[in-house]
Amino acid sequence: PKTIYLKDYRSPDFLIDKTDLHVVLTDDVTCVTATLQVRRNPATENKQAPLVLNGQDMILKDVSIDGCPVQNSQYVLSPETLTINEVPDAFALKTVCEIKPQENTSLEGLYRSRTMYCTQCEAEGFRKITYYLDRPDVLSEFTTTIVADKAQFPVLLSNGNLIDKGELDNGQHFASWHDPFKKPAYLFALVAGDLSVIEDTFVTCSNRTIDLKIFVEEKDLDKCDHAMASLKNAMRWDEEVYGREYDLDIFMIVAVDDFNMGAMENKGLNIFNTSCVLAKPETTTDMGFQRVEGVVAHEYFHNWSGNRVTCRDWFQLSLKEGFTVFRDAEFSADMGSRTVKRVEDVSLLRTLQFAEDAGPMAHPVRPPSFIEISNFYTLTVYEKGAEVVRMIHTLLGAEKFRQGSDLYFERHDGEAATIENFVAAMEDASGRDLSQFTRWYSQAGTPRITAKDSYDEASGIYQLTLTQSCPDTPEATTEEKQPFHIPVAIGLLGDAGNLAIHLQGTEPDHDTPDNTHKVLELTQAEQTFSFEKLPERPIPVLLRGFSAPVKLEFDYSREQLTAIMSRDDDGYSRWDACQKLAVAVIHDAMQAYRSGQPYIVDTLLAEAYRTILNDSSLDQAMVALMLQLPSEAYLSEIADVVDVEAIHFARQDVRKQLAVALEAELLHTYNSLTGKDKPFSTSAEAVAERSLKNIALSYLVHGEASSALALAQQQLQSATNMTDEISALSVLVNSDSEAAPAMAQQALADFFTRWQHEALVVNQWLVAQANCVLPEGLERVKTLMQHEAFDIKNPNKVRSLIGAFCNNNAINFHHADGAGYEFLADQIITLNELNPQIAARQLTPLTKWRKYDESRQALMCKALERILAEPALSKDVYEVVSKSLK
Ligand code: BAL
Ligand code: ZN
Repeated sequence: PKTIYLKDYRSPDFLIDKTDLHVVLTDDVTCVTATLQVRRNPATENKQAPLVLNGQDMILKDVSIDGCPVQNSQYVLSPETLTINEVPDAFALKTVCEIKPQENTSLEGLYRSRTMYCTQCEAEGFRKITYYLDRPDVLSEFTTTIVADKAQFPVLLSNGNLIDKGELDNGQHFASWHDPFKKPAYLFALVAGDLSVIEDTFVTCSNRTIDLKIFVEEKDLDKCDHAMASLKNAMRWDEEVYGREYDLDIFMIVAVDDFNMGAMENKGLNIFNTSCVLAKPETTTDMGFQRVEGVVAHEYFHNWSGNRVTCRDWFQLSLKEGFTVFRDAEFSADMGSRTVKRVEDVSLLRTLQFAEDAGPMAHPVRPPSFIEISNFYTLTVYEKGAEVVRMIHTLLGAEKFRQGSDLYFERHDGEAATIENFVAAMEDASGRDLSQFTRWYSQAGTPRITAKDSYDEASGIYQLTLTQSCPDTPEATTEEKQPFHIPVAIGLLGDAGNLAIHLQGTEPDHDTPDNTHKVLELTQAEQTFSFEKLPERPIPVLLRGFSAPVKLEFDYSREQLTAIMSRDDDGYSRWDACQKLAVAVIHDAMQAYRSGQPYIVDTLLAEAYRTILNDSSLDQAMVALMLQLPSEAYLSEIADVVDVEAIHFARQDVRKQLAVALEAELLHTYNSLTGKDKPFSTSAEAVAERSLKNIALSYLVHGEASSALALAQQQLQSATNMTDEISALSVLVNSDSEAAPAMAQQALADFFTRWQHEALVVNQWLVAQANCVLPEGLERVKTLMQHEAFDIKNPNKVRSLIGAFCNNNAINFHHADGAGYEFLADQIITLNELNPQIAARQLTPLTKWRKYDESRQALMCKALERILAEPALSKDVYEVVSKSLK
């Protein structure tokens, strides 16, 4: 397969001003007639260039130019292109193609999901619908007519406004849609199905009334309210925070069961994975509700950051994704708890994105090359990309950042832009030079910062020296990398609280009225910052709010960490200090485990937890966050060599000891939050209460408190929402108490009987079992793959069973016999044929083989090599496997 390079980008030789599609859906073949108004791009250098259209998996039935048939001899068909050598400078090209959406299991292009037809065109799916210039810098005005059987497919949708509809012979009907906004083909969408709808309206800031419609299967009509409320909140927020008003008169969302991504921002017709749009308390966890709110907002925000201003080429993917993730994160922070949202995002980044940065698929936020672009819808492009935008926000301040975004939208509305365009708008609006900053877009890897400090009591001067470096990544060595421009937000903590910061050579920072917060700008390999007027030696609180996606090392004592935990003003930093303390304790336990010694948990951690549990003035969300020990995945990420058993058993041991030591407090907390007869709410407070209650329950069950299993069973039976229900089920399933297995088996059977007709709940049931850390995990997963609830063609099921097991259940997946690796290789080989995107995605755990001991390394590589030897590997899987083995 061919590698495509950013440096080879050339503007298109042709443009398509108008695209007229006529799509006739039948049970057998679907016929797509495309009429394209094509002209040579005045900007192209090659005035004689042939017309080369992308297309695959289609049968071309007819081609004509300006009404005259093009003979076979005048064009060349390859498996991926249609080339017409001699064409006029401007012409109408008509093609007729046949496709079979019902056989399309890749879920790219036009395909069937259960009873409906739908599309997914980003990044390069449109070329499976018709021959086209399938690249984001070709923007066209689309008109789409859909013809289908009226009884089977009463609802026919596409982008833009409905301009015509009517009845045809033989029970057929049609609908025509026109989208007045020019767009690239990846934003095209088409839906045909027997769908029900909930409707609402939104009045924009300029008093226009927008029709809002969410289309779902009839059985799901009771699960749309949260998405609709989230959409309206997002529309208002984008007006207020970014000055962005919606443009069409109608905004539609359609929910589909079989979907590779979470959702897709097609112009005016977003298509959603059911898991990211449907929600009601009985079936959906709090995390699920938050995901719906976040994804609905994310797709809506793309209407400006992605659609009105799109990407010039796929290397610029983070231009729309990083920016839009930053926008949706800020929206969610405003809708719920800002600290909780930040901690969740940072946890994800530090655990999974940092692991990506340290692995064979590491790439800069703007990758310089790819084989298959689908492989680059990554945590680096999305989440690290969002952190890069957040850093610009930090460096410029909210006001200048807003001026920068206004300028960006104004300059590039209707265009396909680049990351340089975005940065230039930010620079021009703020007067700041971001040239060094742009290294964040071109250098891969997670920068390391080492901090050292000193204090001179006589002068009251405190000095902080920061040193930065960035490890080797596939495209560059550490020596080749240039220093990053890093905003390092700090506080200085004294005995009685945060101290005023006087950085020598600068004006006081007016962001905080008491001057206790400062953003240092680290631009050199090493830099010393001097602070004056300090009455005592401060504890540095570094990287407040996680102001940059880096690993920062400072040699804190455990007492200093507990001081930050209890006294710093920044919620994120309090949580982070708590995590550091817990990591230190688990590391002690791991050492003891390896040497076969018993370990007694450091009382500092137990007492810190006791204080937190006893302090009724604390924000419950904060308490819940702090009580969560670092995950096994995070402990693995920060390890040089992952010791699977030591991480798992030491962490379990620490949890158990904490549970025993704090039984009284945990029980009190649990009881105080249980049985309250309050109506269900998704407010930040209600979510925090449920979260704290369920953490308390999981500790109690893990610590084998005498009443704990009964409490879990009682909660399972009386739960009125899925957060409580699935939490109780999960703790039962994972309990190694003697009485637990029988209870868990019964509970799982009852749960399935109750929820078997709710696919999204059944998926949670699969996850609960896939994540079970008790022995024989692989056998349980293999058995579940034969269950009627599993279907390998459905990506949500694959993620819930195979994905959850291989990514979250290390003690079973990484069993020393290597059976987990062989199992995953088998699944990848099956998925490679059905759905290459999903296959490549599921490979991630195997790509990390270098982090494991020699024996596991050999077994993981053997599994990768077996995949590589498969004769018909997709580009997707080939790219990930071959780069992993390099
Ligand atoms: N553009 C693909 C789905 C998303 O990031 O919104
Ligand atoms: Zn997106």
